[in-house]
Amino acid sequence: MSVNIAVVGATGAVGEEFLRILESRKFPINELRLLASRRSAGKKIQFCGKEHIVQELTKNSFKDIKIALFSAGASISREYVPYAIESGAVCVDNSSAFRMDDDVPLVVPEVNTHDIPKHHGVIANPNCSTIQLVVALKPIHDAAKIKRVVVSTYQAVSGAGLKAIDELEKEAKSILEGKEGFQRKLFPHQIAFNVLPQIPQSNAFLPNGYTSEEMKMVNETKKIMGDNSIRVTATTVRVPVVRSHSESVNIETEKKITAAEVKRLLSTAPGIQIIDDPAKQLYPLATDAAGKDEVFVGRIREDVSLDNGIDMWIVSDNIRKGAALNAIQIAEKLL
Ligand code: 25A
Ligand code: L14
Repeated sequence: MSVNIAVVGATGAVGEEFLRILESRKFPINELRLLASRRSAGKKIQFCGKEHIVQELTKNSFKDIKIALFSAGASISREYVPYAIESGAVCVDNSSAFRMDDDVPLVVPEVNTHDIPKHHGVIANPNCSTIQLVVALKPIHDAAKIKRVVVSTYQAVSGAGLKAIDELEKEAKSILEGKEGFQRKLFPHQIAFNVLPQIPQSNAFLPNGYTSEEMKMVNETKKIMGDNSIRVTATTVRVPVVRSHSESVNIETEKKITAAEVKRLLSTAPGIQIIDDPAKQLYPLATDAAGKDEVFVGRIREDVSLDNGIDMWIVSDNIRKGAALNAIQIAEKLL
């Protein structure tokens, strides 16, 4: 059965990826409606060999739409998701607007597909750094019960959208050409050849000293895993990488688990590929993960400072599994 699909934020970094993935996975689409701000209305986009014209998002945009994929930021979702639901659509929302609402499932298909049927018109797609983390944590939690997770991220600029990729490229070019006076519009400091311990780029810091991105990882991990007893702390960092987030992860478990057992568990877990061959200097890299679907895990070892501790390195494409692919996997389960 083919369905009518709307993509809200179709011209953004995530929106463009939605279209690539819908096409390559042959999602059964009857009508595809591309929605964005007035700035992009009229823009022509090719999909499955046919020209589609981007329309301005309005409250009347959702007539006859079955599934609406949202990725235009939290304020747009808060305003327009209710209209989509009213028109009878089910929304898969990439923004942070509804993720922690009690009656909204927050879903990573490898972990909690069982939460999907509980929806009331909207299913939230988690934060990108959280998605790749929980895909790797779940098999370990099932086997050895995770007590605590310490994670530091190395996040690509594409998480902040197309404008952020543009700023990194232009800033790097201007530095290499020895030009002065580059005007930043997005990042609070130089991002080219630098590392910024702040995500997002504005209004990041909360009264407890964490950033909102860090607290998303703390809270969303517990909700997706369905276990509030897991203690999580995070430091989220922007690095001058275009695509794919990397994470250094330390896990403390209740039961002892060896590095060999973790490798065996993760090697058969859904959505994961292990790249872990120190002798050949092989481990997951952002540049290799870009454009791929899997969560890549490597550098798996036992923590020398803990009785029951595991260290590992997790990399995945933030725009694919971290956003568009995960949302489309949810939509596939809805069908
Ligand atoms: O609030 P959140 O949840 O934290 O999310 C904040 C942002 O994070 C991205 C996404 O940016 C979002 O805006 N994001 C969300 N979830 C993500 C995830 N899981 C995620 N990133 C990674 N992983 P984005 O760049 O991917 O997408 C932005 C899209 O939203 C559309 N949009 C914006 N305002 C809208 C709207 N659509 C409808 N109505 C509105 N009022 C936006 O479309 C884009 O598709 P657009 O038309 O505004 O932009 C089209 C082109 O115009 C450029 N542009 C953007 N802003 C301006 C601009 N040009 C001039 N002036 C501007 N002020 C864009 O570069 C784009 O090429
Ligand atoms: O909550 O800027 O989904 O790298 C995704 C992109 C948060 C910010 C989310 C980034 C956003 C993140």
